[in-house]
Amino acid sequence: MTTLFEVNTKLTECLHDFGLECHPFKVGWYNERVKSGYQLEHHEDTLCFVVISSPSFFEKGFIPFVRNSTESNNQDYLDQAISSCLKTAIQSISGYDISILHDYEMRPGTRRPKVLVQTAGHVSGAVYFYQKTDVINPPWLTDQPIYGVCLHPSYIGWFALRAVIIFQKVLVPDLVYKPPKDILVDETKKIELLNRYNNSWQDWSFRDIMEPTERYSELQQKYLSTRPSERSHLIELIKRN
Ligand code: B12
Repeated sequence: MTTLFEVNTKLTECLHDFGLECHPFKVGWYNERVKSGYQLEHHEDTLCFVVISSPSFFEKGFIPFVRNSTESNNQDYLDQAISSCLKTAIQSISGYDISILHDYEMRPGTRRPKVLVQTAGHVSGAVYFYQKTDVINPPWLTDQPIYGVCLHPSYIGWFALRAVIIFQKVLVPDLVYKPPKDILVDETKKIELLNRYNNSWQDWSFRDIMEPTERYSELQQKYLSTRPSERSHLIELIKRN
């Protein structure tokens, strides 16, 4: 458990400076939930962390990254910023065999993501993953696809699940499962959340299904609602100010 404590403390401290959170879980908890095509091929007791960007990531991690970067390859600035912050955090803990799976990475030759970050978030206890199956009397047709969505106990919908960090050779058989908080105890709220997420996600109202402690800043909202191909003037603005 000392390894877990040390790694957890260092990662948490370092990521916090960038507005990122991390929460530990075991591969086995994740694999128990997902179908075989999504499973992680590691021992069931392998230590992993799910990484969440809080509303302040934009100001604490993203903007400094943009201001310090001299050139850009074609990759999204947000993805580059996350990757750079994670690399910095990992450098603070040496001697481990670590792999990072980003939310946008696909398994080669398939259209399946390397990791389902919502399930990872749920089994880590950090966020609750609301799915169609959480609703006892669903108003939807049985075969109607309804995408699930996670809520954070503080930021509600104002966050993103960015990555999973795997400590390939660290086994934590004694890690204690911490169930996520179901903050929507009312069935009608769960239905409303899933309807907002599936039918009107563009208006972002699913993020406000309850009152959050923090929301994205105006600039962050503007940046995210601008198409990636049209973000260059915002990047210039951020670099200049
Ligand atoms: C592909 C994808 C999409 C696709 C398809 C969505 C989907 N859910 O399938 C499309 C393009 C439609 C999409 C859209 C959006 N997306 Co999207 N998307 C993804 C992505 C990359 C992969 C999801 C995926 O392929 N799922 C495959 C299906 C099969 O997984 P699943 O439904 O979860 O099924 C598993 C679980 O049910 C699990 N399971 C079974 N039983 C149980 C029981 C329990 C208790 C648990 C925990 C699990 C579990 O097993 C199943 C697999 O075997 C994820 C990032 C990632 N890497 O996870 C983001 C992600 C889900 N998207 C996200 C968002 C925000 C959006 C959008 C709002 C757009 C945006 N980015 O702003 C819209 C909203 C949806 C809509 N109305 O269109 C966020 C959701 C954040 C959150 N709070 O939950 C994610 C996590 C990205 C992120 N970085 O945060 N998305």
